[in-house]
Amino acid sequence: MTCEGWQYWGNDIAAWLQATRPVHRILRWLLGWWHPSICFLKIRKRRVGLPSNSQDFCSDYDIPETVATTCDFYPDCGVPRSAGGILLLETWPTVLWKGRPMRMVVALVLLILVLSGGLRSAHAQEGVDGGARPLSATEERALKPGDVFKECDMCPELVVVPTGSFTMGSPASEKGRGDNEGPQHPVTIAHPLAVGKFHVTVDQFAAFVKATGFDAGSSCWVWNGSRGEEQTGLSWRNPGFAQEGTHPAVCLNWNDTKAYVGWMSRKTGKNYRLLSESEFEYAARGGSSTRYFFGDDEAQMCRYANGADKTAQATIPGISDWRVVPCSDGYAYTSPSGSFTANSFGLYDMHGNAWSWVEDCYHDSYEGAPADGSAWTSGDCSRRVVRGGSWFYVPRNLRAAFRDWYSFYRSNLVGFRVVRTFD
Ligand SMILES: [Ca+2]
Repeated sequence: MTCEGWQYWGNDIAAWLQATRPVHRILRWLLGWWHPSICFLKIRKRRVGLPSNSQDFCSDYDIPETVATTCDFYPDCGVPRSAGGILLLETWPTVLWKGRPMRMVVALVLLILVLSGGLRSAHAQEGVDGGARPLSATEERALKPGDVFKECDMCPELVVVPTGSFTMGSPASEKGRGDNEGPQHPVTIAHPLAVGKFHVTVDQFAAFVKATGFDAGSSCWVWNGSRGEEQTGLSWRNPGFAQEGTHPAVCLNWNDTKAYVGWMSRKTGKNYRLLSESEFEYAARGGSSTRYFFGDDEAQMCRYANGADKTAQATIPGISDWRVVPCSDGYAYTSPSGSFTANSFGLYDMHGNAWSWVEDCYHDSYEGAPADGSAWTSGDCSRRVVRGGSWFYVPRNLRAAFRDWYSFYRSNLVGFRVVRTFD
C-alpha cells in the first residue's frame, strides 16, 4: 500500500462514514463502539489531514485519546497501517470490554429477528415468483383464443382455447370404438382455459425437481419385448430410451403430476391443474367429431402424431405382428414436443407421443358423467384416466374418444399436460 493509494482510499472511507452516519449513531448507542473507524480518522487527521467532508468525525463522537493509541502506523507514511476493517479487529476486545452488554444483547436479538424475517420473506418470495412472470389482470382480459403465453422461462407454454360445446364419446358406428366411450353426451366448456401447447417436457419437469427436490421414484413400467414389467433404475430421467429435453416427461405417476401443477400454482399465484377428461377430449378434438382431429383416415397419422408406426415396428422388439400406423413418423419412442402438425386450437401431440394423466377417476361408462367440463372425481379413484394414446399405440388407441386408466404406478408411456384457468 502506498501513501497515495491510502490517501485515495481514505477519502472513500470518509465519504462512506459521512453517508452512513445515522447508522453509526445507532450502533454506537447500542454497542458503545465506533471507535475503530474514528480512530483511523483521528490519526489520519493528525498525521496527514482529513478531507474537508470528514473533518468533524472525531469531535462528533468525542473519541477518547486512549483509543487512538491502539492504532498502528505505517512508518513510511505516518498513517494507520491498514484499513478500518483491520482496525476494527484490532480494537474489538477493547470494544467488547467497554461495550454495553445489555444493549449488545438487544442488538443481537434485533439482528436475529431481522435476518429471520428476511429469510422468511425470501422464502415466500421464491414461492410467489421464483422468476415467475404471471399475467396481470389486464393481460388476462386481453387474451383471445389462439393466444400463447407462459409465466416463467421454464413454464409450459399455454394456448388459450375457445369456450364451447361438443359431443363427448364416440358413435356406435366409429371404427375401433370401445364400449367405455359411450353414451355420447353433450359437454359445455363455458370457462376459459389455457391448455398446455405441448406435454410437460423433460426440461420443464427437471426445473421443478431442481427447485423442490421432488423425488419421482426410481422404477418404471416398460415393454421388455414381450410384455410390460416394472424395472428398477428407470425414471423420468431415464425412461428406458433416449430423450432430449423437449420430449415429454414420462415415467410419472398421477401424484407426481399433481405435485408439479401444485408447484406451478404456488410459483405463479395462478390456478394450474390437470385437465379434466372432458376438457382433454374437447381440446383434442378442436371442434372435430371425427376419429382423429385431422379426420378419420389413420393413413394420415404420420403428419399429426407419433404413434406405433413403421419406425417403431422396425425398432421395438416383439411388435412385428402389430397392425401399426401405416406410415413412418420417424420416431420409435417419444418425439420432441411439437414435431407434428397442431390441431385447430393450436395444440400439439393431442394424439400420441405420451398418454396424458387427467384429473378424473375412471368409470367404464359415461352414465352420470359431468356435462360442464368438470372432472368426475367420485367412484373408484384408485384408477385415474389417461388420454391421447402414446408412441406405443396403434391407430385404434390414438383416437380422440379412446380412453384408458392406470393406477398409481409409473410407465414410460405416460406423461401429462397442464391447464391454466382464470378463476
Ligand atoms: Ca412413432
